Formats: sequence, C-alpha cells, structure tokens
Amino acid sequence: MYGSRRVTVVFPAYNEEPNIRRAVEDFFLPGIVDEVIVVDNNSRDGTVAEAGKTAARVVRETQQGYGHALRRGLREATGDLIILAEPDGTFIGRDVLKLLAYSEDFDMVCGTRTTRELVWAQANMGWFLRIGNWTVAKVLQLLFGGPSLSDCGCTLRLTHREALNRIQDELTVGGSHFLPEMVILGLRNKLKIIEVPVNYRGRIGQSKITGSLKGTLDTGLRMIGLIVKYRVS
Ligand SMILES: Nc1nc2c(ncn2[C@@H]2O[C@H](COP(=O)(O)OP(=O)(O)OP(=O)(O)O)[C@@H](O)[C@H]2O)c(=O)[nH]1
Ligand SMILES: [Mg+2]
Repeated sequence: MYGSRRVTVVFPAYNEEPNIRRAVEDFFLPGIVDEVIVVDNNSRDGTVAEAGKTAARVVRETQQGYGHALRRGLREATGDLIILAEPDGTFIGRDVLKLLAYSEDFDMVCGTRTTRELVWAQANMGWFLRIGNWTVAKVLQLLFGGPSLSDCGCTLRLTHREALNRIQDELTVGGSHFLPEMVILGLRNKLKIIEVPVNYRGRIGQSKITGSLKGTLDTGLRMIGLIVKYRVS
C-alpha cells in the first residue's frame, strides 16, 4: 500500500527464465507493493515455472508482442497505482519509490534513463539509442504540447487507476512501439505527466527489441509513424 492506495507491478515476460524470479523478488517491496503480475507472452523457456515459484500472479497472453503483453497486464491489474516494469535485470525495484513519491502530484509518472549517474556501465544505452529516444520524446513533446520529455522508451512508469480508465479503451498498439501511445493518449486526456530519473542497468539474457540496430531503428520509426498518425488524425 502507498497511503491508502494498493500498488500493482506488471511485468511483460518473453523468455525471461534467468531473470523473472529475481525481478519479482526485487520489486515485491514489503508493505508497499501489493500485487505483482507476470504476463507470460508465449515463452518457450522456463519463465512460467520460475514465476510460479514466486508470489506473483502469472497470466498468459497469447497475442505476441510487447504492447499486447503490457495491455493485458494493465487489464489484469487490480491496484489503484499501476507500475509497468521489465523483468530483465535492467530496472531496480527500489525505484518504485521514486514513482510513488511523484504519484501524489501526477496522474502518470514515467521513468527516464537519461541521467548519466544512473545509467550503469553495462547498460545498453549507447549514443544512438540515447539520442534516438530523446529525439522521439522531443517530437512528441512539441507536437502534443507535453511537459519536458526525454525518453520515449522507458518501460518503468506509473499510472493511477483513474487515469488508466480514461485511456485504456483507446490503446491500440501491440508491438514494441507501445509506450508513446500511452503518453499521447494521456496528454490528449489532459492527464498530468512527469518524467523522473531512474536507474538503468545491463540486461541479463537475450535482448529482443533494442539489442540490435535493426530492432532499434524499426521501433524508432514505428514510434515516429504513430506520433505523426495521432497528430494528423
Ligand atoms: N520484444 C518482446 N518483448 C516482449 C514480448 N513480450 C513480452 N516482452 C517483454 O518486454 C520487455 C522488453 O523486451 P527487451 O528484450 O528487454 O527489449 P529492450 O528493453 O528494448 O532491450 P534490452 O533490455 O536492452 O534487451 C522484456 O521484459 C520482454 O520479456 C514480445 O513479444 N517481444
Ligand atoms: Mg529490456
């Protein structure tokens, strides 16, 4: 609980066997996090078995894709404050406290991985990815009159239940470019949004989206296409 509000953490998981157990244990902050949901997305390894050894609730989403997995988690969450994260060792459970602190004043609190002191040496955050994330975030900020945005690709974020209710039925993206849609719909619905700096570490296990130049470019272009589509529609 955070004050009188129940807290849910959602993990999308696609072949995260080496990480999932540790991630759930790291994020299940005693007395604060009430529910952890692991959304298994057709994993072919031991993700489900490993998640089953924890106190998390495991749900299976068969529609393949990062966005599909996250949207399923948002539908399953029962908390008043809902936090999205990744169970791949890149995020740190205690950063939940930063999101919660800002949730007192904002409807949506998004992590940003742009603070040099918090990007760990092993993190996959080279100059191309950093500038790409920043550029797309700035385009979104300018076109939608948003607050200062510096990272369009940070899964770690919080939304209030009431805020989610206003945008949930409008979410459409099932792929890896899901995150900016949440922000665009939030801004369109006059939600108060802020970014806060979070830690970003090296990944354990195989990278599936931004681990390759092709994956990064593909996701970036899809994000720009999505932003333009919303701007002209
Ligand atoms: N790529 C991908 N990820 C999925 C899918 N379903 C769930 N996920 C999860 O979504 C998260 C994002 O994928 P990652 O491989 O970590 O991609 P990334 O965060 O861009 O890059 P790295 O963390 O550096 O590997 C992970 O927690 C995955 O397990 C899916 O269909 N595709
Ligand atoms: Mg990751």
